[in-house]
Amino acid sequence: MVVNRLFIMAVLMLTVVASEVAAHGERAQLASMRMRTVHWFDLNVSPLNVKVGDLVTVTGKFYTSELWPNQLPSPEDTVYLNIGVPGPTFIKLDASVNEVPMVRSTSFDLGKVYEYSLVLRARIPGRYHVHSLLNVKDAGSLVGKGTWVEVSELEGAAADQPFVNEVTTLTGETIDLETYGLGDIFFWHVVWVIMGIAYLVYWLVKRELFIPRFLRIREMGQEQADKILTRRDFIVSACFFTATLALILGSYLWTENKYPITIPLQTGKVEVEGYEAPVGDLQIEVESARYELAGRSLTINATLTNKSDQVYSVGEFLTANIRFLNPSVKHNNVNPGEEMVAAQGLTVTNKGIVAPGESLEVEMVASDALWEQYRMTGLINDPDSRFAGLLFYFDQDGKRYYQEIGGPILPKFF
Ligand SMILES: [Cu+2]
Repeated sequence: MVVNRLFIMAVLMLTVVASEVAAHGERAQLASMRMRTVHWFDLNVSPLNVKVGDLVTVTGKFYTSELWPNQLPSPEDTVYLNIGVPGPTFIKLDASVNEVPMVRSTSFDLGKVYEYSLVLRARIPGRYHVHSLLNVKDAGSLVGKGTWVEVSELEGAAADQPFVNEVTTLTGETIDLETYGLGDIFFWHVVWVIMGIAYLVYWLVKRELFIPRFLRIREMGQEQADKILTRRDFIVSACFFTATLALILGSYLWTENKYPITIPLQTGKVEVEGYEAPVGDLQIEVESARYELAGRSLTINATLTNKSDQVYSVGEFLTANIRFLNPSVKHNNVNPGEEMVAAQGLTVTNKGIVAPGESLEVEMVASDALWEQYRMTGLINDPDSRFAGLLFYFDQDGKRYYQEIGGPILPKFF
């Protein structure tokens, strides 16, 4: 009974812990890191409701920040575009960046725009928070925001069929990756587990594991230590040693014989050119920025100089995956299922409108409870207090422009 109760408690505790970690890094990462590394935008995940075996497409863009923190390894070295989902719940079928197939790692220049697309196949029923992510060498994964995707079970006879993931190899053989080589994996695991247990059993039967032997050696004195190894111990250990080497060699030959044609895992890099951001003729000079802890807002003072013959209106400020939208601009687009959008989050002097030829001093306030929810308050603990984000603006025809802004930021406590 007691054991039973303990077991139930353990399971309950694990459940609590599991729900706590349901945020997949979107909040856990340093606020400064989320603000100044990758600006993900135009995220679109569709469809949001699928059945096992169906395809889900994730598309979007990202801008690699020119204010990338010095202490953090940059994507100019090695980076891999991936998908962040809890466990093997999807199969990644295809990936591309700026229309270049992205099977392998690549590198990205800073201050460029990359348009990506990922095709997934739903594998296990459930409700998952699907994130795009970049694995940056030595820096870890930088996650974009998540979108909930519901994967439901197949119905009827199809529900009883096992999930199949077939591919045709270069030798023309069709294999199911769900089960391919599984028997061999089990077999070799069992062989090595048996070897390990057998070795332990020998010493257990002799009642001589580490601590008793250690105590005996301490009693006898270090120089007598060799004496505790009997002739039998020596022979048994030698047999295990020989058997281990023989098994390694044997398994190698056996694998060579069973799978004669193999190619090594490919580690080469793919090269891809970044696009230039569509910067309009709007000159943005950030004068100062402050973060108000109590107001959960970021205030940017800047001078906007419109050098075009079009009227520009500031529509959005994006930082740390949070979109602050100016509600008086109609061109902002929000995709179905998109999270972290503060629809009324951005207020700008003169409603963000800058006339042609005008030089306007503006105050842009990005404010929303999302600051708190996504733990952006951690900004005050940052030893290098700087911010960065993308500022989106539109001309009269609704054409979108954007550029990165950033600079030092001061916290304001009251
Ligand atoms: Cu998530």
